Amino acid sequence: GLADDPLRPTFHVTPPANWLNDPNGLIHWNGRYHLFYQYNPTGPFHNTIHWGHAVSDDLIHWEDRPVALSPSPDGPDRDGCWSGCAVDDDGTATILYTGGRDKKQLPCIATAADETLSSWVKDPANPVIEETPAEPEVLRTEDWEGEFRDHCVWREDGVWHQLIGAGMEGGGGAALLYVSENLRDWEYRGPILSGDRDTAGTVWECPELLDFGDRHLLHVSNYEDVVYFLGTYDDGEFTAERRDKLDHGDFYAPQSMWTDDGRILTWGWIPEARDVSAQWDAGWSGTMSLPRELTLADDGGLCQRPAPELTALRGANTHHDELRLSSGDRQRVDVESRAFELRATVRLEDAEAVELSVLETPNRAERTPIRYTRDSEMYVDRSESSHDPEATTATQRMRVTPYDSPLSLRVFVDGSVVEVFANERHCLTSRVYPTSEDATGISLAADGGRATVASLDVWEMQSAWDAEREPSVREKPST
Ligand code: DQQ
Repeated sequence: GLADDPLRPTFHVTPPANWLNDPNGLIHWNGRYHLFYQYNPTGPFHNTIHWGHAVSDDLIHWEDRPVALSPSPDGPDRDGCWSGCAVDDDGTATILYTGGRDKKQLPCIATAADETLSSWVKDPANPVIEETPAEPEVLRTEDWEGEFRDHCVWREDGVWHQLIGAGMEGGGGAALLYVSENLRDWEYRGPILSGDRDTAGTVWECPELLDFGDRHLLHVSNYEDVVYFLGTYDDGEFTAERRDKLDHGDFYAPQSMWTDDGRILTWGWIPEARDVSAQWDAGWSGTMSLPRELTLADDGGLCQRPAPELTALRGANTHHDELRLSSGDRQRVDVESRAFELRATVRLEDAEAVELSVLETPNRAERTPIRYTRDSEMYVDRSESSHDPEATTATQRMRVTPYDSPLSLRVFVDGSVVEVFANERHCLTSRVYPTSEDATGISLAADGGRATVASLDVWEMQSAWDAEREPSVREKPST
């Protein structure tokens, strides 16, 4: 069953069974945190998307709730209730999402029917925007009359503002701004930023604008990566000063929530990196990332740390004050679990690189090395991660700054998820699918010289789910 699947994460948010993609409608409401997500209740594939629902009191222990939003057979969301956000409209929890019908993507609105946000009343006026804007002209494809979807809504100077993601005919992706007095009548203002398709993709999905005071961050998902722009936003215009990827691995369509104490926490969808038949056999697909806290550093760069709340899931600990690695020798750290957090500080001394290998079998036949080099590159090498011939073998990489100081590393391993945080700035999320039951080991080695791992800790992580989970119905697709 799903509960015994060693590849299924236990301290990440997963669907009770079947398919999950983007996080949606993140909101703290009536004392509880709500995380909705793109969900197909009938199988582990993307089709006829509903909104699944999980709630939490502390952001780390989660409870499944029934499906919150479903396509209406006669509605503008007949083919799917796609991504959107939640806002507090003067005491009424309200969601904006994209309905799909025929070849159209149609912005819709719904209000909560009760304080637990378990069911929603769709507005009879849906869709609230009927036509895509004429200028710039929205990209048409064979499948879509206009690439025009996903919603980020905020209140500014007493007026509702909304970004919708789009692609432009003959151009790249764009984040289109609309304004409204009442969340229902929207006036189009134009793109706050648009990209060049060679460097930033043809369509921007799930745009989100985050306010850090004197600076703003805009991130967009361009089919491949989550690209963020840091800069200033003023009066409908975003001026980008820096640009990077929010994550250098398997991470997509993130959305953020403000906590009561004014922090920004961001979750993203971690898709599978194995083929559809393996997903079908597993009975589930997709997991949510851990929540990350986003802040700006003094030098204006973006910091990303695992939400501090996560430390409450830590269980049994293994601690080493200092591990000295000489070239060629390999040290092992025993862990019994495939759900753990590892925290380490790494000094290269005169080594060329340090390798931390996780999900490793005793004979090392399966292993996932994370390599950090003198050139400040980090690699997740998946060439030996799995004996499964269908599993991906692609290496993932990122640059890790600052260059001269020791590397601070936090790695979260959960079944088939490896989430790496380097120097509290750079993230790389990876999917790996070891087949051996004993692929639980950790080993460390230095290359071409000596290195020191100071203060290594490994904590087994407890499950995010208290109760036994009820998988929902599943039918085989009829194709
Ligand atoms: N996923 C949703 C869309 C969005 C895409 C559909 C991003 O609303 O553009 O499930 O993953």
